[in-house]
Amino acid sequence: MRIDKEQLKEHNQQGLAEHQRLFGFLAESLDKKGVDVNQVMHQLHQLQVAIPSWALGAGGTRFGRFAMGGEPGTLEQKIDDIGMLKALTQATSSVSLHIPWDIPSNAEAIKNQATELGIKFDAVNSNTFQDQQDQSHSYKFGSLADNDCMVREQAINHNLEVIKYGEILGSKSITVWLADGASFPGQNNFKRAFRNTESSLHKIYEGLPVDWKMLIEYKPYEPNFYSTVIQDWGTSLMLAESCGEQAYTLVDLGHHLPNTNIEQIVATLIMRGRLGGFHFNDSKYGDDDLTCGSIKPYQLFLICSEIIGGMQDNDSGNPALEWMIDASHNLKDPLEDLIQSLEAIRVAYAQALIVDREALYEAQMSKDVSRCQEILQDAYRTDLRPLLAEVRRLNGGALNPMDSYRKMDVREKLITERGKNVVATGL
Ligand code: LRH
Ligand code: MN
Repeated sequence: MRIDKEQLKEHNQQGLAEHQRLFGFLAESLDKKGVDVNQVMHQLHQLQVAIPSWALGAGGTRFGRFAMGGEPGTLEQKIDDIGMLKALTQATSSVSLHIPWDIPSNAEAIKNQATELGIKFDAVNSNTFQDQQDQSHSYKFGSLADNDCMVREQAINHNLEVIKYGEILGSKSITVWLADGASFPGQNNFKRAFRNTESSLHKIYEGLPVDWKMLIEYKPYEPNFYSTVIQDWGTSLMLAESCGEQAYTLVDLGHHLPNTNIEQIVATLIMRGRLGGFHFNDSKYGDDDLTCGSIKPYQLFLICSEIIGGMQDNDSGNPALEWMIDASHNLKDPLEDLIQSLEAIRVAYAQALIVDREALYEAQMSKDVSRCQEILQDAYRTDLRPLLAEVRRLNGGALNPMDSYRKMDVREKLITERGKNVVATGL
């Protein structure tokens, strides 16, 4: 299914007068504050967030999964769905594949389909947290960290194979997330588990093309509930620096213990030149994989503010960041959930772009604590949605993607096309 451009224009036409009134007022007030509105709009359009191939169907928990209807049953249909998100939001133009969930049956054909829709292939993700049919060695007790060198070798070869798929599709990075760890004290030797992981990552790193990145994702717990080998940012950073220049830390927002100051971790990793990218989502308790900005929008803003501040003062030469969503849609229509996440990330980023950083520096240096908060919250409390809508409109998107998605009855049409009980591969 494709988004009907003419219908989109009609929708935009219906809302144009009100939009121009709101945007005009906002642009004027921002201009008065010395904000370069065109520059902000340009930077906003540059912000393209990759869609995870595993989050286009209904996710589930161990307690159950409720089919959504019209889910993409093939990689081709997933690419089509991302094409619709791009057409509506103009905020995404790439997909992050998970192997083996999304092995392309015909790589050339998939590449052509994606190119036709203006979609590129972002980071590829390896999977050594599930056993596949006819697999020689189980990952039940670990993969790159496992005590058994045969298991480690199998996991290393899988990652090298994933890089091969990525090369064919034009990806430039691999994300390695390990479930490896222990659920009981005494089950693992922490040092040996770390050293096994380190030497295994070195072998994968040797197979990394010169223009690629290795993104090492950390997580404190789940599916292991006592220890995880790559449990936190410090461990991931140690491994990245041990591997070499092309290895970086990936920050999944849901992979932090409650009340962790994630924006400080982000500032520290940029300061070290080792922040590779993000898996954006939100959470109340654990790795809940909820819609971005649905629980802690202020934290999302503070994280974006540290990204902009850090990259503006990038004395460690941190490379451009990889922006991806990693969420699981148990209750909402996955495409609506992704539209909301893309909007939440752009709202937070736009608010962070209008922070008066000179005034903030002066207030910090003069220890004017109240003023520091006033400067940050002035940006956070500015409703920039008309500016986001204008960026979409100027780039051929919908003034109101959610509204157009519903008016176009996309989900109903997908159910008619694909049926009610198709199950998308993924979590
Ligand atoms: C682990 C994780 C990782 C993916 C998986 C789908 O929790 O965040 O990024 O491989 O989710
Ligand atoms: Mn993740």
